Amino acid sequence: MLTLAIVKPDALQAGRAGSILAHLEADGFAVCGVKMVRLTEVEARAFYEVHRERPFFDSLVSFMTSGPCIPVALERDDAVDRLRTVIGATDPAEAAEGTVRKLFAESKERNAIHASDSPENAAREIAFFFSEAEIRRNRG
Ligand code: 3AN
Repeated sequence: MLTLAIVKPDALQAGRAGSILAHLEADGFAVCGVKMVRLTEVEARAFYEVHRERPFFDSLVSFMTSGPCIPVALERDDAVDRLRTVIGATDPAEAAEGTVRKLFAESKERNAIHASDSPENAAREIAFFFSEAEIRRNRG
């Protein structure tokens, strides 16, 4: 099963991208696709469309376009739920010990990593960044 993570601009800027990917690989995720992109405002607004009515939407778009980020397609058993667990709560102050956000995030907005929240969104979000030919499936 596949899901999508994005190493966000704060983590990349802080030199933590490699550490975050290593953390995910150590938890059993296999990298199936990876690239570095600089989102345009139009792309960021489209990616986060479900949040367009939220008060933090403009700020989120501004942050996500502030520098490059690294979308990563990841494969693992129970990938969507497991990645949500491994990244921790949205606010790093509330994230459990050992989670990616507890270890690497600065704040609720600059929170180091995105993870798809459902299998349907994982499929949509992987297709947002990757063509079929750019995804290498390791397992069935
Ligand atoms: P998660 O990333 O844990 O699924 P969501 O889906 O509630 O969290 O929010 C999407 C993104 O919006 C978060 N990753 C975070 O960057 C940003 N965000 C969420 N809540 C806030 C907030 N109260 N203030 C600023 N940014 C927020």
